[in-house]
Amino acid sequence: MSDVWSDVAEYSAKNISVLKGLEGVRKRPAMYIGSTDRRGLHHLVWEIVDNAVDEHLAGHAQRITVRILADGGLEVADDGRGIPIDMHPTEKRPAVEVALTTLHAGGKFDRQSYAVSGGLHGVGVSVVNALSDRTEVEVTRGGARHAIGFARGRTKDKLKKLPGKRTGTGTLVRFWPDATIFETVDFDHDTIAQRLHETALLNAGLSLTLIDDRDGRSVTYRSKKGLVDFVGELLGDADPLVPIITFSDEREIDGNAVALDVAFTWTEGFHDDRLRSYVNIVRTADGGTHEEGFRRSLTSTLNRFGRESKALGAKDPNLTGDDVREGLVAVVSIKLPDPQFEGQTKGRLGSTLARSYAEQVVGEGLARWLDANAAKGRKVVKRASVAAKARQAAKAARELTRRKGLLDVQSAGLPGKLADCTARDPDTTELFVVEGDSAGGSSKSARDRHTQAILPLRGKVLNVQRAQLTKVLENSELQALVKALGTGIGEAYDADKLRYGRIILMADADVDGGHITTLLLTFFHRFMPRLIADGRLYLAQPPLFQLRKGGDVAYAMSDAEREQLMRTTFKGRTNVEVQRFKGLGEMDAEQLWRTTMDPERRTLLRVTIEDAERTAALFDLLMGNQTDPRREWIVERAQFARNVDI
Ligand code: 28G
Repeated sequence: MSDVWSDVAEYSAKNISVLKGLEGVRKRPAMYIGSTDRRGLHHLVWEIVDNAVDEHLAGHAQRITVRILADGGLEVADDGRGIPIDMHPTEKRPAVEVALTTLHAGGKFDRQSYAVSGGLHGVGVSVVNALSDRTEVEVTRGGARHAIGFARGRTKDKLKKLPGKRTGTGTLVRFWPDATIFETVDFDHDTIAQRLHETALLNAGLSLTLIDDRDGRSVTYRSKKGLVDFVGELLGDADPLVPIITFSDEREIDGNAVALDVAFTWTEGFHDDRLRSYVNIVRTADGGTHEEGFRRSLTSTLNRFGRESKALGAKDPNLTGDDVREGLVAVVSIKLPDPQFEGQTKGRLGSTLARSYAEQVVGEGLARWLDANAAKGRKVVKRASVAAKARQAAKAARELTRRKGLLDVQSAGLPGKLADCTARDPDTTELFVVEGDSAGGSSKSARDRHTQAILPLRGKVLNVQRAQLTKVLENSELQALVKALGTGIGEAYDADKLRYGRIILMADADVDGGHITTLLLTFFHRFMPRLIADGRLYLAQPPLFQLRKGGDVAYAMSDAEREQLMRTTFKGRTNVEVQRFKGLGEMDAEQLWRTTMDPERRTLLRVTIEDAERTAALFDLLMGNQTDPRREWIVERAQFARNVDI
């Protein structure tokens, strides 16, 4: 290394060591406690409480008391061994003073095994000291009480033995946060109470008391059954599907002392999962490897059991992680040295050891439980199976929404097969929705291209017998229709965007034509009811017969009408030429114009909501398994006619 570079290295090292002093903490508090807001203020409390919990985890403290003082201070006391007060061999100061004035490299190096050191805490009591106007520590051990005082991180009152004898041991830390550093120095009772409650549930047997001198409130949390009680509280009023399952493990992996505690059950009471996870008693709000291992083993173990016990049918697909999670209520608490945290808020555990460890312990534990509780196990598998089916249905519904979304899009272009009219004013324009290509051709020649647009729909594509309506939406013909109308569908329907004043369905007067009309009416009813309610949907009435004798031509819509014409217009005449139209395609442009499209001469039937409702119900019948109702439709069709218009 060149001299220049070694100088730089030396300079940086000095800089860092200076910044590592408590002055650095006061200069950049957010680096140590995350922020200087309410959250940061409470980090000070967690730091001290966590130290007391560590002493509990070490097997010593049984009671922790937090007292919010009336003068803005906060006090934490435990009945552990008491912070050592003997002289530090190299520092020549009592150990307790060294602990309060020396910035630790993050807590994790000077804490053995799996002491609390998650996320942003574990920075050490010295950080609290640095950010407090005043800090007082009392240590009870060796039959006496000892006190030491600090101000903004500097020792003010040297350690002294207080007069009088004391039995027992313990530590008390009292601090007054620095109001020049924090945006607020107002401790929140509920925030602290909640945290103590959670800590009690994670540490069976540990008693945590909160006393609020500001209003005299006090509360004590203590849980006998720990995680089982925790799961019980997460369940609330919901009933567990099976009694809460719990296991604990402690072992050494590659020289690391690790421990895992889990408790879980399922409920019908809610559909999400309620999984809480912790690393060294610190909540991992964003989960991480321990949760992954837990979930993975639940899924694989339940699938294996489901197959072996036949609780899963041969045709059922494997349960997915999501299926198994539904209604899951669980607490996973892992302890491991030097945990690695990830994510923006450091709320996710990244240590890979935690994944395989949790997977193994939960896999073995659950398999044992299933062996001994087969009937209950089947219940769990069945519940996940039902979840799987519901999920499949929900997926289909989502797909529908997605398709609807697709149709909602105000697509830039109009469909290619639309023969649009030149006028743009919806008061004067109409769209003929025409079945079949040949009818499309004749109607295009017949129309008044200024006001009449033609959209031919290919019958073959619309032949969706028994298809679900959701499938119908995938149909490119209907997508073209939606585009041509311009309104969007469903909730997104915008009446102001309708591009035509009238929408006229023009289909053959036969079974297939009827079928297509039924489909279209059902489509409009389901996805554009407003268009019907606004009176914009019509059925064209093409004739069934043409009667001609010499220069006289007349059209009939039905047999009855034809007979009537024979008794009136063509009375007494012989050899009247009667042509029966099998479909619109058989009519030439002139005939189509005169009979069906010319606003001066045609008859249109306006579709009412009631018509459409009836048709939609009929559609369901048609799309069902029976085939004959298709014929019934023809009978029904007569009833489409309501208000005869123009
Ligand atoms: C009341 C508020 C917060 C604490 C203890 C107890 C010991 C301790 C704390 O030792 C230094 C480093 C590793 C041993 C340990 C006492 C062993 C023997 C302790 C607390 C020395 C820290 N006797 N209780 N620190 N260790 N409570 N409560 O902070 O080698 S901190």
